Amino acid sequence: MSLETSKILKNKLKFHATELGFLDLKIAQATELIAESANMQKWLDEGKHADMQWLERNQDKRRNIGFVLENAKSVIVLNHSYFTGIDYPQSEIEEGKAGKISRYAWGDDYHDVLMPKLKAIESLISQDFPDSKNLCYIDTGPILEKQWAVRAGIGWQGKNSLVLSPDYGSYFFLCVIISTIEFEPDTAIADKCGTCVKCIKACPTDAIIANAVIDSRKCLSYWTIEAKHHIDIPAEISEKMEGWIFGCDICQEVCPWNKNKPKITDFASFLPREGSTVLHHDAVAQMTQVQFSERFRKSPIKRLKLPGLKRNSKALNSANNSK
Ligand code: B12
Ligand code: SF4
Ligand code: SF4
Repeated sequence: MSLETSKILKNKLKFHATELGFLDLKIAQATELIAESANMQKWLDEGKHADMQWLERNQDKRRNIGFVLENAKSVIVLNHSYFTGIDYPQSEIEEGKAGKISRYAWGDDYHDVLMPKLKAIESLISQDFPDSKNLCYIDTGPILEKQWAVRAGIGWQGKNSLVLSPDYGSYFFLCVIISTIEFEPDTAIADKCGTCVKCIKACPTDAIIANAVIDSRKCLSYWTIEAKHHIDIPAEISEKMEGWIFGCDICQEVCPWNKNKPKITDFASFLPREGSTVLHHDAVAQMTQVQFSERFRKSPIKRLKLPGLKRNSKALNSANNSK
């Protein structure tokens, strides 16, 4: 394919991505992630993935995306905002009546709602180039999504380990299309954290142990989302939950790039269900399986399961009561 043809297609993809509500669409060359995967291996060897054993598998695919899609030439990265501009009811949290749900989980599961949009972009490539092969991922495979986003120029990896855009902050999801089409790559942008260490200082459990390195064993997001429900949250973590019942946004809330920058989405799927950004401990304590299944159908919270939600609520409540 000529450079001119690939430029036309890239512009077409960018145009449609904006129409579909994505913030950006940028492209990286599908070369090996040598340093990045070596760093991840070190992270795994040191046990910083806690109990997420699935991260140990398919390291060859994370390093060489050609093992995911043979003849991969480009990695197309898109980001979609989940920031709605709505805030938490502070008094209910301070009184210890309710726990905060992190912003990404207020509405529908992003895997479900963004995949059709991503597939729509993918189909534009297949229409113009029927012989091309393209694969879509949204946290659905062994893809180092943040590292591809950095390579493509969506943003830089902040000290909180998340990808930050100079235009949109960090409250966005990452989506990836791997393609056998060779596009002109975009350029990576410089790290703009500078001397700021606000996220490191604000993390209540000191989970950010070095620049962009999270120790999941200390991270509230790990404990309240990923830790299996039969494992109790250790006291040294639960006493520092700072009101979070599902996920944690502290290292994003304090980030200066999120103060004025986040692009507000009006995408109805990401608005808080039942208008609620918190869960009341009383309601969680009494919640039946039927109520849980109904309330969290197609929500990211469904994955935690009812016993996990009750475990989080109890841990948060006991921490509140011991204050
Ligand atoms: C596993 C995982 C988690 C784990 C582990 C977190 C982590 N930082 O990896 C837990 C459950 C804790 C988690 C939490 C969250 N997550 Co998460 N998570 C993922 C997932 C599935 C894989 C990430 C991964 O591969 N981690 C492996 C580690 C090693 O990679 P890394 O963090 O980039 O680490 C690099 C550095 O640590 C460095 N490194 C390590 N040691 C050393 C040493 C030296 C010397 C050097 C230089 C570097 C270095 O190397 C690593 C690789 O280059 C991705 C989706 C995906 N497939 O990519 C989503 C993803 C990263 N999560 C996401 C989100 C939104 C969150 C939360 C905000 C949710 C919430 N509100 O609670 C929190 C944020 C916590 C945080 N500050 O990171 C988004 C981030 C979007 C963005 N803007 O960047 C993603 C991309 C999902 C998506 N598709 O949108 N997550
Ligand atoms: S998500 Fe919360 S606990 Fe995890 S690193 Fe960020 S501030 Fe710390
Ligand atoms: S709070 Fe500061 S150091 Fe942390 S990610 Fe934001 S700009 Fe970087």
